[in-house]
Amino acid sequence: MSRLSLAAAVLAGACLFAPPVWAEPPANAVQQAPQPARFDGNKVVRVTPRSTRDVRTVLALTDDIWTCNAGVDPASPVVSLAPFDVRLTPDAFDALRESGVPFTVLIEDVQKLIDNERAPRFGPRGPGFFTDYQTYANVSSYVDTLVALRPDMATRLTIGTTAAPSNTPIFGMRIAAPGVAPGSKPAVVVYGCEHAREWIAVMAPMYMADQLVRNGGTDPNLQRLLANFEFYIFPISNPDGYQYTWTNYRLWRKNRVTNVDLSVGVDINRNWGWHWGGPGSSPIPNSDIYAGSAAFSEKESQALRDFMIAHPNTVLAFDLHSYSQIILEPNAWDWSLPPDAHAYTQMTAAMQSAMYAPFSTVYTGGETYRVIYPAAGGSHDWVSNVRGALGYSIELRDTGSYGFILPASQIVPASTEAMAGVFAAANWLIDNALTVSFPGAGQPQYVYAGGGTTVQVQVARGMKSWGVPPITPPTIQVYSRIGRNGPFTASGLTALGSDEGGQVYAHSLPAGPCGSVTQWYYQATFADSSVVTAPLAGPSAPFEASAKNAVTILSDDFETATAWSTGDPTPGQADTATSGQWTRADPNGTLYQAEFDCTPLTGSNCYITAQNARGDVSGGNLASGKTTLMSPVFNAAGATKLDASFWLWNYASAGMSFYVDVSGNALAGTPTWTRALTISSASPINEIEGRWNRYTVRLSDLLAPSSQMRLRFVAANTAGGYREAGVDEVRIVSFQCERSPCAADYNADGVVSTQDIFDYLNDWFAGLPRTDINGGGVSVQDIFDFLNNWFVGC
Ligand code: 0X9
Ligand code: ZN
Repeated sequence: MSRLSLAAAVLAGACLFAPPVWAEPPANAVQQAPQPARFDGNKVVRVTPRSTRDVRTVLALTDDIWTCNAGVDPASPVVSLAPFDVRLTPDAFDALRESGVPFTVLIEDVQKLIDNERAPRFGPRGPGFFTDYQTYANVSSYVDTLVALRPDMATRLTIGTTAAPSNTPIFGMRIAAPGVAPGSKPAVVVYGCEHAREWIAVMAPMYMADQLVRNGGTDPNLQRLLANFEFYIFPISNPDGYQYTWTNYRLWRKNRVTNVDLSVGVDINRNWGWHWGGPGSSPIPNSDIYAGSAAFSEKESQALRDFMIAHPNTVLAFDLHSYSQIILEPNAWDWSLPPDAHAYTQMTAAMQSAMYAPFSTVYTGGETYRVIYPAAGGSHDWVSNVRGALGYSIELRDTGSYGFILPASQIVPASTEAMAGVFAAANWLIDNALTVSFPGAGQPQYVYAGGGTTVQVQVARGMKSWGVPPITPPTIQVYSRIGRNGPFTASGLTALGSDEGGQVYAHSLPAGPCGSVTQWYYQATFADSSVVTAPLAGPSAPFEASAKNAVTILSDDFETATAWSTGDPTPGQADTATSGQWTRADPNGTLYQAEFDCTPLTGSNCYITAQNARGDVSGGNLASGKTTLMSPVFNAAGATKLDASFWLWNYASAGMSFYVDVSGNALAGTPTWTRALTISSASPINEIEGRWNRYTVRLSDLLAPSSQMRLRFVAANTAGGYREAGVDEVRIVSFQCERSPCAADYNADGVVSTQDIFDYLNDWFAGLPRTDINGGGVSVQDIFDFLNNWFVGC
């Protein structure tokens, strides 16, 4: 047992104990339907502990922790002071009030919610399956209904049973376009209800199945998905636990096996075989996060494991849970990132937008270990690290008003969001069959005129899993050219080494004279001779940057001490923050703060606010007031096109601000400052919250570049709550010959020549849209107009 799980166990945190015996229905000899346990007057509260003592006080009052993070701190053996949710009996609630531990009530009466859970709330309930939660038997027969509806698309599957004596089938379905042979396309696997009480996680996968079967033949979006994937949907991974929540105990979490100590149940989502038994799981059978007697000791996790092993075409897997509205990426066992972490970041952003779109519901996102809590032995770590597929857990609605007892009226909206997220991820994978990202300086916005640009890039598997069994990793090349016409030239990538996000490669890019463009794309050839490109369309829609004379005026990765300083010397604008000021550090991850900086390979440092112990959100928070990070004064006199670019980390609860200012008279007694960028707090879709994002600002559009320029990065907290900001990889660059290719230079190679006429005519005969230079479609008139431009020249 790790120090962490020891700490958790000793402190009785983390969903430690199963519901007590008194809450079980009376063992009644008379044959009658069991009466489910009642929770009259029980409340669910969100506790904000001030101290370890507060955590202990609360955990002594309850056995039912709803957010599983109570007292579990990634900075083991410290006890986390992050807020957590618990259910309390009326007596325990009175005791909590007397204790003085700060809390807010989320649910006034759990039993009332249970009584109302299945009541129609907005008008009469229709006849449909999705207007109410459904029993195991109903879900099972609805699978048959869908199969009967489209036997050419849907097939019923049983992937195992629960342990004796119940031997309950774990069923699901395969959905694919008619005629698509199993295994002939990449597979998306969706499974729900590892945790019995999370009922919405049963309905959401069924909703996806329903939509795919009913509309997959007609809806173009679904047609696209079915043209690219086969879907496997398992709505009830933990059938015995699920049935128990209907008959006996609504708030049951685990499966229903009898443990050695006669307690009941293993947490299926702690039983998977990647760092099994590690942080955030318990060796105590009675715990709600009991990992089981061995990795994959349980038939439920075995069934899904064996299914995925038998389906090595699995590229994407979604494990649905509730509640909290979080898209959870691996890893859950440790701070380390999973293979291809940068692909997750991009995919999660696509999911967040898609899940926000229907009802403006915000889903946050990030690595499980950092954004919620350690949870070793969870399924997505195994999917990602062992199978080499992309594996997610999604915590569905809500954020605590109803918790696990989400009213039936929310089944359709919550399922609509879940489906939007899963389908967005699948679509993203189609569009990013090979995924690239650009660490350090970010995606090239320019190349040095005349050549000599070096690019750092990370490349991730996409539709072609590199997992187990291993598909031999591909040979990757970069194809580049000067201009928009003519052949691309292949060249190799040099592996620079690995950083926490995976392998980093370098390559050079050629460039023509100022005003020309350079285009490039990456191509991977796998051992089976298949080829994927990034961007997806390869040569027909490559990356592009324009050639400029670029002079770097200031560049800092903050790896070593620099001329940057903290505290604002501007008269009357002194910093007011009392804690959490900017520091140059290797950041310690929390829900609010990055664990890793932005400098690839050996890089580890950046500037951040409120460096705390890892995982500790309470100590050293930017409590109130503002803190300022000042660049050195730099000389950009004579520059006409001046850009500043940087990675910024932002996490804000409401009422806070983070902005970047620029001054052109930094050495004056009272410098004047112009706002260059405002990072809005609580952005609606939360894609930028809790992530590094690269920004570029054209400073010369804001003021005339001078010999005494300076930047300041200001993070301010005026409303309490959490504010974490970060800055890394700052570049200030002056461009001396920036211009767009002119119309006569059709092929954008920087010179007007007869080659432009040939290239134009070639493209015109090929009907390329870009030969439509006067709008309104490609016609003969375009040729005349182009020739006119050409004779005028540049
Ligand atoms: O603790 C869990 O298993 C999940 N939260 S829940 O409230 N639904 O119990 C989070 C699971 C994170 N995912 C993995 N560890 N794979
Ligand atoms: Zn769960």
